[in-house]
Amino acid sequence: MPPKTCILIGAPVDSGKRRRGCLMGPDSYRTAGLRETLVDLGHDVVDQGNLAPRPFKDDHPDHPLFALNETIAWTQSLADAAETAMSEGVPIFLGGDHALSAGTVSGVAAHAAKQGSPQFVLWLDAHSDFHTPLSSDSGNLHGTPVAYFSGADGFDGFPEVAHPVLQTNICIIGLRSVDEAERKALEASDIHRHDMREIDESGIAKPLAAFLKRVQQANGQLHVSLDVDFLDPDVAPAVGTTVPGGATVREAHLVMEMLHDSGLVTSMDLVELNPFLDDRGRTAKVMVDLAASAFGRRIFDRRTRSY
Ligand code: 6HN
Ligand code: MN
Ligand code: MN
Ligand code: MN
Repeated sequence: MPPKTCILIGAPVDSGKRRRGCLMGPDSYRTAGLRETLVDLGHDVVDQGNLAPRPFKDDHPDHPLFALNETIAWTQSLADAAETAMSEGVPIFLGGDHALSAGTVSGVAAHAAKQGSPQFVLWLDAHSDFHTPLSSDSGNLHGTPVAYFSGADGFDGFPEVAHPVLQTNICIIGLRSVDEAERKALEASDIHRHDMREIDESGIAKPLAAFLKRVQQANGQLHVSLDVDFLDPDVAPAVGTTVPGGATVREAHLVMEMLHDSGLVTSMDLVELNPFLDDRGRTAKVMVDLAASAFGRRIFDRRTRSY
C-alpha cells in the first residue's frame, strides 16, 4: 500500500446519549499517540484539531429525544467536514459518540456520489444503531445513525440525506445487543448482519472477506465505523454501553489487517471511547493499535509465510 494522507478530525460529540465523557475522546487518541503511530507507518498525517457543532437552540424541555438540536447541529458540521476531507485524503474521525456517524457517513457518501462510485459501510459494533427517533426507547440518538444514513424516515429536523447508503452496501459485524424494534427492522432490511454467535461458529474472516469482495467488485468507497464496544469489555472497558461477549483483541486486529490488505478503506470513525471510564488509557491504546493495523502495521509480511 502506498502511503496515504491521513486527516485526523476531532469530533467531540457527547450529545448522542446521557452519560458524559466521549467529548474527551479525541484528546485521548492524541495522548495515546495516534498521529505518531501513523507517521511511523509512513503516512502523511494532518491533525485538523477538533470540530464544533453548528450553532443550535435549546431543546423543548419535554422532548423525548436527548439533545436533539445539538446532535442535528453536529450532523450538519460533520457532514460538511467529511465531504471536504474526502478530496484531501483519508479522514479518520476521532469520536465522540456514535451519533457522529450520521454526519460522517452522509458526508462521505455525498463525495462518493459525486465520484460516481457506490458507498459501502462496515459497522463494527455490539449494537446495530438502527433505531429511528420514532422507535428508540432510550431517546439516545447514538442508537440511530445507521437508520439515518441509509435513508429511513423519522429524522425530522435533520439535514436531508441526499445520498443514502444502500442497505445492501452495509455490513454490521459484532452484534450482541439489538433492541426488538431494531431486530424487526433489520430482518425486513437488506443489511448484512453478523452476530457474535456466527463469529464464534465460523470465524470473523469469512463474512468480512465476502463483504470486501463486494466492495471491490463494485469499485466502491469504504467507510469503517469502529465502536469501542465491538470489543469485549474485558479488553476495552472505556465505553458506556459495555456488552459482555465481544470481539477479542485478535479478532479485531484480523479485521483491521484484512481491511488494510484490501486497500479499500477510504474513511474511518473511531467512536464511543469514554476516557472517563478508562483504565490507565488502555482502551485508547487498544483503539490506536487497531487503527495502526488498519493502516499497515503487521507482524510479518504475508509473502514470507511458509510451512
Ligand atoms: N451505540 N439500542 C440502545 C439504544 O439506546 O438505542 C443502545 C445504543 C448503543 C449505541 O452502540 O453507539
Ligand atoms: Mn454504536
Ligand atoms: Mn455500540
Ligand atoms: Mn434502545
